[in-house]
Amino acid sequence: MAAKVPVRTFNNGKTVPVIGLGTWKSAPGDVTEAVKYAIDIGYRHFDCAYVYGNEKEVGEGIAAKIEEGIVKREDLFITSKIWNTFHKPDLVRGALLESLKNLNLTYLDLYLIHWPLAYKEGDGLFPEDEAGQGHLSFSNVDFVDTWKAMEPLVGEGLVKSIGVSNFNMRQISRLLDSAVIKPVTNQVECHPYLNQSRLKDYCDTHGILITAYSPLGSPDRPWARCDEPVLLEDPKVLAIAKRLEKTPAQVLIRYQIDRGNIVIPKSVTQQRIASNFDVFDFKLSKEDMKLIDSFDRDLRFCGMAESLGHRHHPFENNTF
Ligand code: NAP
Ligand code: SBI
Repeated sequence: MAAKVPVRTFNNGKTVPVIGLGTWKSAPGDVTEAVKYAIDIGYRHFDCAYVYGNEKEVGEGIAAKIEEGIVKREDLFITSKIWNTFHKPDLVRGALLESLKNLNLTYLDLYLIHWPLAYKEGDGLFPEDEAGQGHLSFSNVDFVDTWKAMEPLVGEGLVKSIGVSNFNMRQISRLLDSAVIKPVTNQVECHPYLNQSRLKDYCDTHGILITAYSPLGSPDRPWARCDEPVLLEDPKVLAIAKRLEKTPAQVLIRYQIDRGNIVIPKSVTQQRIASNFDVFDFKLSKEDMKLIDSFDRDLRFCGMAESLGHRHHPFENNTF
């Protein structure tokens, strides 16, 4: 039997496994097997989103392992996210039902607002404006109103918890001013080159856990340039890994767990899925944590540059 994965507790008392499998860019033809293998070796947490276009295939992997009797639904923690084109309050419930249908589930453990910024409703996932120059068409919907439409989904039993993603401190503060239900997590890019220490302190103060996305530096992001640093090849990370006899990915994953963050590395490669999960037999020392903290260089791999100019863009004007 697979060992039990440690959990953290949200501000609503529910628990979340500290490590989950990311699924962005996981090809539909690969992800079912990846999910099945991950469940076999002990993963219980899966990070999904409508925009990834593979929820159906993730759901097939989950269904296969429930059918086989390896896990029960209640043993799993499944997250999805509402995409930017569904922020209008009267679209929110339908967007969730669509993800539930794709995933073949009756409830989600966590539903997140994927980004604080809304796009024009109804014209595909990345709608272009009239000029047709490839510029995105924005919507004026305020994320505070989207949140108001998310809250009743908890009472209905369709989602156990709700949270946000890619929110800066100012945006969280605005949400908290009117929220009846507090977000349980803010899922943000987080790794040694962008360690989010200020945002983390702010979230800690408000009982909101950080979920660290792109913890390995997202080397397969479609816009990667060869002149950008590769976190998994950083000589300072490699040196720590060598000294501890761990892989660089294990060091980067453990860095998040030892800071109290949830972490969701993506892989469709069996050997990596396994080694990324094999991080519970060591802990980074205070000295190594401080050393890795010092690698911060304010380098963001998922900056959402195509949405710059949006009034709710989270990373403009040096906001954290
Ligand atoms: P990541 O997890 O940092 O990196 C994934 C890449 O690293 C893949 O190319 C993977 O390759 C490779 N990899 C995995 N384990 C490895 C290992 N042990 N050694 C070497 N290479 C390894 O990047 P990410 O996908 O951007 O982030 C993780 C997850 O966070 C996403 O999948 C998604 O679920 C979530 N996310 C959320 C947001 C958001 O806006 N909320 C944004 C970005 C990401 P293979 O798959 O080929 O093995
Ligand atoms: C997509 F499916 C398409 C683009 C894109 O850019 C930003 C990063 C992101 C996202 O919004 N969430 C992710 O996991 N990746 C993404 C996803």
